[in-house]
Amino acid sequence: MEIQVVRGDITACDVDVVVTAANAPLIGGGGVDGAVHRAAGPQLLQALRPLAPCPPGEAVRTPAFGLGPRVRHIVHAVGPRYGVDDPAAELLASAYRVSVRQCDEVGAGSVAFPALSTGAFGYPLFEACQVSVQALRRIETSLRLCLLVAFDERTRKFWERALAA
Ligand code: AR6
Repeated sequence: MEIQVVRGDITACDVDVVVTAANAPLIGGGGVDGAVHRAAGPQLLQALRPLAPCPPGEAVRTPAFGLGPRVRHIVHAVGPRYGVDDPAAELLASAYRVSVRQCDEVGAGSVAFPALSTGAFGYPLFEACQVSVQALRRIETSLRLCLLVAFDERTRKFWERALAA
C-alpha cells in the first residue's frame, strides 16, 4: 500500500473510503466528524444508531450517503482520549488497523484518514503521527492507496517526518 500525505479537507477526497474521527456513542460532534456529518447528511446519524457504542480502538462502517457517489463508505474510527483511554498508543494503532480491515471487507482500493485523536481528544501530534505511520506500514491489506489528510501545516510536516523515518 502506498502512503501519501496531502493537505486539505477530507470531505473533498476522491477515495473509496473516508475515515472520520468519531466518539464512542457515534453521535457526531465537531472537528472532522462534524464536517463528515454535514457532508453526508442526516441519514448518517440514523445509520450509526444501531452500531453504537463503539469502544476506543475500534471502528464501524456505514454507507457514504451525501459523500457519495465518489466515496462509497465512511469508517467511523474511535481513537483514544489522551490521558483517559489507556494504553493510548495501542488503542490509536488499533483504530487505524481496524479501519483498514473495514476497507478490506468491502474490497476498497483507496482510503483517506484524518489525524485520529489529535484534535478534541488531545493526543500529542508528533507521537500520533508516528504511531499511525508505524501501524499502517505493518498492515497487510489489499488497499493500493492510503491518503493521510492533514488539515493544517503542522500535521502535514509531522506526518512527512514520520514517513521519512
Ligand atoms: N478534514 C481533515 N481533517 C480535519 C478536518 C477536515 N475537514 N477537520 C478537522 N480535521 P478531531 P479527535 C483534523 O477533533 O481528536 C469530535 O467532536 C483536526 O485538525 O476532529 O479524534 C468527534 O465527534 C485534527 O488534526 O478528532 C469526537 O467527539 C484531526 O482532524 C472527537 O471530536 C482530528 O481532530 C474526536 O476527537
